[in-house]
Amino acid sequence: RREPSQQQTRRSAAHDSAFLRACRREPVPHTPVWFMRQAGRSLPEYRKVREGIPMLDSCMRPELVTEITLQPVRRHGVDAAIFFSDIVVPLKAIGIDLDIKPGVGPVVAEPFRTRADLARLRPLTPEDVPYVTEAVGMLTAELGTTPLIGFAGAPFTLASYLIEGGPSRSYERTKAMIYGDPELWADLVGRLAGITSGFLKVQIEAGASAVQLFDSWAGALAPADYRQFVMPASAKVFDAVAPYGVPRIHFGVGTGELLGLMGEAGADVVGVDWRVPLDEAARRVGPGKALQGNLDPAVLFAPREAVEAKTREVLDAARGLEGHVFNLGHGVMPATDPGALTHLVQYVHEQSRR
Ligand code: 1CP
Repeated sequence: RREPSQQQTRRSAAHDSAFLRACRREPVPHTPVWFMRQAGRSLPEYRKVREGIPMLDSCMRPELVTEITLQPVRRHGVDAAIFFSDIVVPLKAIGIDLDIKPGVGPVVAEPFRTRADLARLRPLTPEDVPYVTEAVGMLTAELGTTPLIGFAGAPFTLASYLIEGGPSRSYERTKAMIYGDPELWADLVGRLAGITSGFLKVQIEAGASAVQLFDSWAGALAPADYRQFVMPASAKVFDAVAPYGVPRIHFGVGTGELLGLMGEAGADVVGVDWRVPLDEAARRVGPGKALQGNLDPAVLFAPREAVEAKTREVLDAARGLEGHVFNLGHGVMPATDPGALTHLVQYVHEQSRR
């Protein structure tokens, strides 16, 4: 085997967890639950430990990363932890001048515009992110049988931040490059695929049990353009981590028309937002893949009975699936009552117990 035995041992502690079983489409004692952005501003204990520490700095402190990653596991009893980091951390680690601005998101000092900018993207090595290896090691030791999900941003979504210089609604500069200079675009997402693969490998080698590739903004593209300009780079990432044999999850927002292609790119589990019911999503994705989702995160602001009714709708739509991991259709909103999340975990477990 290519990896040290300690990581292998830690990963196997989680092997029979409901989460990993559902990802592998095996029978489960209950439907596993975790939430995108489960660590974060919805938790007072998160706000407390983050006080005065900029977002990117916090991602580089292994003890803090470990504490923040464990907080939602302790509080909610979710079935998986997700590594606390951000999709732009590997870009920062190879020297791109960027910051995460509170209330805004990632902001890139000098946006990518020309072929000359490609030289700013060198491959990522484990030495670039020693704090990730350290934090994943500490986490898997603490988590025991609870699996740790590693993650990275997909080439399209990362490219959109690099080209637009920050969050965008319409991706006009990104699309201008895709359609205006397809060769430059292909080279850009090719390099990003290498960086993303490197970042996922670091997390898996350190002990992560599954990985999620976030192509959050891929829903901005029509299927034909997704297939031509995005899918090859994402497929390269999935192929690069395939030898490890850990489940690979693929998620984006507003990707109803892309679900089949996102599975085809090489995912074992396809994440679905709330716009497509899971039974319909399963038809679009086809056999041989598990699904993850898909309660609208805004539903958590409704009274408990309404949350329960909407949760039963999700579970009912998932009844015939080969594998189902319960999640929200996108990240937990910062103003969400943490009590509503704890109750949701209990409710899904109780309603799905076999
Ligand atoms: O100071 C803060 O608390 C800033 C808020 C914050 C947090 C908590 C940001 C800025 N990133 C994070 C952590 C983070 N980012 C996690 C933590 C693990 C968990 O889920 O518990 C994860 C998985 C991410 C991944 C991420 N970052 C994505 C993909 C997921 C998604 O939401 O679609 C994206 C698109 C980003 C970029 C980003 N980073 C931060 C923000 C506010 C954004 C989005 C900006 C935008 O709208 O474009």
